[in-house]
Amino acid sequence: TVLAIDHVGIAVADLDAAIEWYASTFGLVATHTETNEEQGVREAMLSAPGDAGAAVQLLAPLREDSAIAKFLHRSGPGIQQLAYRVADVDASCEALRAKGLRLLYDEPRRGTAGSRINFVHPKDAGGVLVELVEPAANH
Ligand code: V0V
Repeated sequence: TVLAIDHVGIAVADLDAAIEWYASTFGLVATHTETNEEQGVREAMLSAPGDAGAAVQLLAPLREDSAIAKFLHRSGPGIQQLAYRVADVDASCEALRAKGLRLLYDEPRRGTAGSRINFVHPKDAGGVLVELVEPAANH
């Protein structure tokens, strides 16, 4: 069961330039930045001041062979993923596998701020790369 829309992920070429653009254009504030070597990204979570709702996640590639670099080459900058917050990512993955959807990883991997994440293949989710996020606080 999905608890909330956690974030929308946007692929960008230059993280610092994008953080500045979102701040000066829309007034969104970066609340967290992080490098995730395994995922090949530098990322930032942005929110409207005082809003605890869904975040905008800016994703910039660390390496040419990363998922974000490939996305940028194919599609250019833009929305790359939609992330749903779940209470138990293992249970959510099992439930979706039972419905015949392909999960990208056999076991969840580490996401933002110590969360546990997995992804539904976009071809099994209406053309949308869906991320499932179990926040770290649950563990
Ligand atoms: C590829 N396709 C997409 C897509 N990426 N469709 C919608 N949204 C996307 N982001 C389409 C692509 O156009 C092809 O369609 C088809 O899927 C298969 O493409 P492919 O060339 O076989 O696959 P790749 O090599 O492009 O890989 C796609 C996947 C890859 C989704 C498998 O991006 C991946 O492993 N993603 C999961 C990891 C990730 O995204 N990490 C970065 C965020 P046609 O042409 O066949 O019709 S890290 C993160 O979010 C963190 C840390 C966090 O939130 O905590």
